[in-house]
Amino acid sequence: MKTSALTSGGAKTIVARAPKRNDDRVILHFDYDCFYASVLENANPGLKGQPLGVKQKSILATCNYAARAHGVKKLMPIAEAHKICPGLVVLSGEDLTPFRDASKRLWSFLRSHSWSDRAERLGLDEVFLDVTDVIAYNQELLNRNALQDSFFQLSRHDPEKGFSFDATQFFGCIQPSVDPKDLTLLLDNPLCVRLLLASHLAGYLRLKLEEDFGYTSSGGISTNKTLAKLAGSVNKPQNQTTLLTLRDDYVQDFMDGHKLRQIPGIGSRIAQLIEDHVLSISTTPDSRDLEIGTKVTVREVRQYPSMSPDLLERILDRPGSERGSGEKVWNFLHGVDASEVKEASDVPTQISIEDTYMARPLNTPNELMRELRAIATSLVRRMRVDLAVADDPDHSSPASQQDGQPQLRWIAYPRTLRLSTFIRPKPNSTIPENLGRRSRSQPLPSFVLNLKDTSIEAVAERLASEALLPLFRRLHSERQGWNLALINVCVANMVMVARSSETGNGGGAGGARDIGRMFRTQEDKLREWTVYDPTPIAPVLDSTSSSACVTDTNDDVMDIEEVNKEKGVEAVEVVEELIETSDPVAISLDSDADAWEEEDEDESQRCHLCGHIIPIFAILAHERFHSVDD
Ligand code: DCP
Ligand code: MG
Ligand code: MG
Repeated sequence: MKTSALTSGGAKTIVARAPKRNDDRVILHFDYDCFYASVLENANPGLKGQPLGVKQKSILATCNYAARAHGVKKLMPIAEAHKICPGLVVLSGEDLTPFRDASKRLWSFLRSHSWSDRAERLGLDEVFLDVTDVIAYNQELLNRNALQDSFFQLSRHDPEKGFSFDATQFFGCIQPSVDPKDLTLLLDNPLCVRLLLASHLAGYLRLKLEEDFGYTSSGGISTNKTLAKLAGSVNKPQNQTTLLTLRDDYVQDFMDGHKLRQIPGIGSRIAQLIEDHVLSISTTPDSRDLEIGTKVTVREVRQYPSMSPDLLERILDRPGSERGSGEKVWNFLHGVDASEVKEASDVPTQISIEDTYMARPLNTPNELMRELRAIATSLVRRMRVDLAVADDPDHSSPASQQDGQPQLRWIAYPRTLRLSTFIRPKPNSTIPENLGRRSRSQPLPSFVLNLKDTSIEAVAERLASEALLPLFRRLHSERQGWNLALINVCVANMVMVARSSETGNGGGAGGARDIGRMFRTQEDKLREWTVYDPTPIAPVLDSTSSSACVTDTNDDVMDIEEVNKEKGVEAVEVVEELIETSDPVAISLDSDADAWEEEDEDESQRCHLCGHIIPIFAILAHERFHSVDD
């Protein structure tokens, strides 16, 4: 680490140097305004203009801006919202299907504007786009003598595809606000020109989202993901902000004005440890006063005596914590973020189905099997929709049909099956709360991938009885009376399947057979149960991420991971990400795996992702927000 000595008041202080930012990329960030409410408004245009709330259990997942004008807020209990705004229309948001569908449509549209196909969704309502090459191309085309009548080309091949714009000014807001006189000078700066062009592209795309799809959005434009996302929050709703990274002090002033917890890459646990250190409070549960913690700004952390990547590393050094966290946080504090916008893919990284039984926990083997079957059926159905395609898209060949249905072939398949449960502790229970949440994984049985001659129901039945029930038995030795409040079944560790034309190994249906063979070999090799590191849902850096594991006394492995979603009566898909394969990782002992340690006595608990105190009835809905990564 580079340091320099500064003298202040006679005392020499070692100050770590700021890391260097790379401004070569151009990144756009979009966040749709009051997303769930907009989806429902678009489906029921008569609702437009009326205050609208979207209900999940007894809270509002979100509300539109007409409702916000009355003081209604996101995550407000419905009873309270009705008191503030008696005319509030409340619609159910339990079924995520319409939100997921809208999210995919909007993402597909935005994706088509990144030539490098780098378009990454974050949750259902945010998208990052890397438009570096589009902007570079248009920078070359700019005619300095006719800036006001510029044309932005959206295609390299079709010079007429694009839009007109005035290149003497930015579209939307800029940060910091620069005197227009200075701006003219700044336009000699190629970086400034790139950002200006990007502001027009973002403005055009936001307009299309609104006109063609009916969604207003907020936009952020900058040179990395962290800066673009933070810039997008400056002017909400229905506006956009370009963060000018032209000078280091512009960036630093912008970052310094944020609370530590507002920085997207810094999870609540890391924020807590740093806040406690900066405020010189010991990290005990009592000291975890959010009100104190949330006051700590980036500036205060940065200017704390002797603050450096090394000091941050020491502050964050906990069992199970990630090496190099200190440097990553140090970078975030300075607006430095080298993380790439992920390449777009139509294949999810994992598919997860779950159901909760908070009101009526499951206690008998019959109840358990009924639910395992239902969840397995949803899972197998979802897998066939999301991971398989018609082998013969024209359905022309009789051999490619089964009962009139086209024969499917896998385009990707998961290697891992994971079962997670949450046991609701009985009143006065002495069992530690964090042992209520458990997971176990195993290789996905090969029969699940058999697409020929097997109905979804038949596969689901085998999956439930031959895989999920045994997994459950390994988690819970009692034969009944578990007080089971949640079951989550997830398939992950996706492997892309090369098309038969690419491998030259015969017909597509044979591809499925090949997978089956591959799996049988794999299962032989992987006889031991294995715990896989679940892919993080959002790019959050945290010392106790969802991969936290502990080993129990029987040497079996329990993954105390984020069982973090709620759904309605029906089992629903809850997690689905863009593809990214991950390999089994070593199991680590993590004494800090206390994700749910604060399960309430006072009917509220802290969200382990963002730190907010949430009423117990709402925590799962709230956590689902963090985890729904479609
Ligand atoms: N959501 C949820 N639970 C939460 C937070 C959000 O289910 N705790 C859902 C509802 C939101 C969507 O996710 O519509 C996107 O979250 P945002 O925080 O972006 O909120 P909105 O898009 O609703 O509002 P904004 O205009 O502030 O972006
Ligand atoms: Mg959002
Ligand atoms: Mg939003």
